[in-house]
Order: sequence, then C-alpha cells, then structure tokens
Amino acid sequence: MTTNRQALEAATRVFPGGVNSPVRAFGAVGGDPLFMVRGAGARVTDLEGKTYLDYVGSWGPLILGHADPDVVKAVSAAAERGTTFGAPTLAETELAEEIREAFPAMEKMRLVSSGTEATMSAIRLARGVTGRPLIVKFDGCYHGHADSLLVAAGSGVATLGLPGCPGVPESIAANTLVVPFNDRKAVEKVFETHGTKIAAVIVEPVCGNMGVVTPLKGYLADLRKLTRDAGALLIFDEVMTGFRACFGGVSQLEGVTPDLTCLGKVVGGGLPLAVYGGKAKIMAHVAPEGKVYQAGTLSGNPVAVAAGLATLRKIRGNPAFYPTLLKTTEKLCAGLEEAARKYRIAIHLNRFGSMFTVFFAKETVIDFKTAKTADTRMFARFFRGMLEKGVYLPPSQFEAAFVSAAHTDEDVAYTIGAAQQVFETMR
Ligand code: KE4
Repeated sequence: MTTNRQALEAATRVFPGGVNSPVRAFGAVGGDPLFMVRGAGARVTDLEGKTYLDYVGSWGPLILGHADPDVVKAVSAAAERGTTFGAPTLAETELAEEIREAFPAMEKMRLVSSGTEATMSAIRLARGVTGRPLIVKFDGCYHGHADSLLVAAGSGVATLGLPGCPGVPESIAANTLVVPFNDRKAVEKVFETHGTKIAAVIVEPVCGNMGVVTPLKGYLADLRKLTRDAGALLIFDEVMTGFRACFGGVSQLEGVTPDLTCLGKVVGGGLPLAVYGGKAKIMAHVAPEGKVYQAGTLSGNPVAVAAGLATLRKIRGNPAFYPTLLKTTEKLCAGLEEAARKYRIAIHLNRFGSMFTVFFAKETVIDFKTAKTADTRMFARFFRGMLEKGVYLPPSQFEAAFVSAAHTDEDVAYTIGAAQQVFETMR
C-alpha cells in the first residue's frame, strides 16, 4: 500500500469516511487525506514519503513539535513501569500541581481522557451544583461532541456544514441556548429571559473552532459579571487556548477568573489527557466527595500523565519559551499578511498566542456570522497550493493553525515564500 488513495480505500472499508475524526477527511478542501507515518519536530511525513511543514500539530497538542525527545523519554519510561493501574499514582498529583501553577483558579480538578469528557463533565457539574437545566454556548464554538454541546457547534460541524446533529434529542438540545460570540446585548437578553434557569455559560474565551476569533475588549468581564449576578457558573473551555500564549490561559491574560476551566491538547503532551477543575467548593460536589458522578477507566493514565508532565515542565523550565514562540508566530503572520497584500488577496488573519487563522474574508472576523462570510473556495485553493509546496495547514477555514517551538525562522521564511507563490496564482 504506497499511496494515500489506496490507504483511504482500505480505511473507508472499516471507518466512516475512512477517518476516526471528521475534520481529518479533507471534506472541505478536496483531495485525499494524508496518511501519516512519522513526525519529527515541525515536520510530518506521509506514507508516500512526502514531508510537510506541519501547522496542524495534531490540532493543538504538539506545542513542542512531534516526537519531542524529553516527552518520548518520559513516555517510554512510564510505559516500561506499566501502562495503567486503575489506581491513583503520585504522578497524577504532580501534574495537577503543575497545572495549578498555571491556572491557580483550578483549586481542585479531575483528569479525564479527552476535551469532550472535560466539558461534558463540567456542564454536568454546573447543573448538579446549581440545580438548573440550561446551558448557554456561543454560535460556532466547539466544546467536543457531548449531546448538550453539539448545538450550533464549530470545528468539524461547521466545516461539514452540518445543520445540527441527528441523534441529539430535541429535549436535550432545547436546554442549550445559543447566542452569537462578542454580542453583549444577545447574552444580556438571554439572561433577562432565562437567568434563574441558567446553570452555566460555557465559552472558548478565545475561539479557535470558527477559526481564531478574539473577544472584544471587556466582553469576558461582562460574561463574568452576568453569570455571577445570575448565580450561574462561568466555564472557560481552554482546551485549545491553554498554554498556547503563556504558561496559563486567556483567564490569566484577560484577568477574568471562571468558576470552572477545561484543558486538553497541550496539557496531555500529545497523549489522551484532559482536565476540568475550578473552585474547591464546586469540585467538592464531584463523586466520591459529592454526588455528581463522573468516572473513567483510563483517567489520569500514567503514560499520558508522563507526557503532560514532561511537556509542562519543559515549557515552564525555559524562560525564553513563550517570547520565542510568540515572535516566530508573529513573524509568520506578518509575512502572510504582507504576501496577501502584495497580490491583493483579501484576507483577515486572526491570531492568539501561537495559533492563527487566515480568513479569506473581506471584513474583520469577530464572530461566526462574519467568519462564514469567508470564501471557503479560496481557502481550499490556498490549502491545496500550500500542500503542493510542502506546507500542511488545517484542512478547514473554520479551524486554527498552530506554531510549535520546533518551527524555526527558516521554516517561517519558507512558509511565507510558499504563500507568496500561491497567492500569486490566486490573483
Ligand atoms: P477532544 O474531545 O477532541 O479531545 O476535545 C474537544 C474540544 C473541546 N474544546 C475545544 C475548544 C476544542 O477545540 C476541542 C477539540 N478541537 C478539535 C479541533 N478544533 C479537535 C480535532 C478533531 O475534532 O478531530
């Protein structure tokens, strides 16, 4: 089996669409997904032997790049001691202490195996603590595929243009209220109408799943005040933004403290690990201390914990880590903007920390409505052109691209050069 096409044919015989997660299927950009065989630093190699500069980074976890030697060493050592016990280990406590350094508001937490589990558990906890049924989320935000959160979702749901999601009973969807991101009046109105029934607001404090969209000044503080006044919880879903811009998250940069935070991706160092946590008095409601049940066979898995610990310790131990990473990202973004200007291609490039999205939109993208004005055909042409030049971007206009510590100035220069050549063909 030497081609991606042959691999896809075999995969399609056993997996829906040949993939284990929809966004991998290249549905929005055409062509066959790449079947990867190796990652090293900022690069991935597919089974046809082609190597690409990787800005997908497994959709966010790989802030150190592929196969980071310290992470591989920690994972191998952990595996040799036994891959799972179904019993507590000291390393889980060490990881939680490391996370609390970055997110002090996470006084107590629970390790789980995916971002979906983290957000699903957080909203169950919010409903359990408040005794209220309603959840507020934002149009185009994606929090994983739990029933209550697959309403007006972003990421793959937006990419595939899926209206809603069959299988989510109306009775469940009805308990999720959806408002536009960055629209103060809309969220004020929903609290005026439903305030006493709202258990929580869950938000990507910087959105990544409609493409990158940052909050307007003061917006998050408004959400904090609204929820506090109404007795609802504020949940920051920082699965994607956590550790992407600093050794912490948007909560730290914006000075807004949520009641609960969800983390994933970077915190697991590329293995299946995610977290939800917050104020001790809220987490005290989680079983076995409290009555809100949540569990997991592989929660706090020692091998995943080792990957997460190695990653966070490597980042925290290097004072130059974020200044370098942010400088590399800004150099890349400025270069892409300059290349588009040179060939008069209308783009709006939104960025946060080491994540960014090139919107082929004529107007500034501040919410899902404006994100959807982007020309997805132009995006697909850009994606394919860059792929042909050996640059692997996320295969969707409604996703974020990720820079890692493994990306060098030469990689950035190459990427900008490739973009200039592709933009020239797109005039
Ligand atoms: P997972 O269940 O995929 O680990 O995490 C769900 C999730 C929760 N919250 C945020 C903010 C997220 O971005 C995600 C997952 N992100 C997508 C890509 N945007 C994962 C890629 C995929 O679905 O294959």
